[in-house]
Amino acid sequence: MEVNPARLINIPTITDVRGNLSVIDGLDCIPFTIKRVYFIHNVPGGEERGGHAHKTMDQFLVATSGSFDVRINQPNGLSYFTLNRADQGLLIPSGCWRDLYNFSSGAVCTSLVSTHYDPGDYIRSVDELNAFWIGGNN
Ligand code: T46
Repeated sequence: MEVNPARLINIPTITDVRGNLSVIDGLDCIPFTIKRVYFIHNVPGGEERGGHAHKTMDQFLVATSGSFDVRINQPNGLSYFTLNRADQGLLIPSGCWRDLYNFSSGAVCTSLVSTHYDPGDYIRSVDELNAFWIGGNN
């Protein structure tokens, strides 16, 4: 199955003497309708999050405070990203495995996603991921 590559997207930002305002409005910035928002915060030093892929869920991650790293495993190999600014995010399409690590003190990962929470949407093993890449949504 075709898996679209993860990529960084700049969030439109309005700047004046009072600071910056970054806005995600409809489909102007990210290519899916947002159905759920969650935040990962207070991550203890050395802890990792993620460690899975999703069958259908598309995701947009923003470091709204602090920084963290993301490793993406997709059919064309591994990609590495550092998220450390509130005016840029990482689009992670369905079928991409993500590992989040190296969280700074005070980091907040804001996650905008295309589906409601569904434990059945998770791919939790590399074998399952490879089968998904070959066979699609099984
Ligand atoms: C992802 C990474 C970046 C809920 O009840 N509702 C929710 O919407 C979510 C996301 C989680 N949960 C429960 C399920 C677990 O009992 O919260 C607990 C922790 O979730 P999880 O272990 O999946 O957390 P992460 O940080 O490893 O993964 C999460 C998302 O699940 C995942 O989609 O891409 O953040």
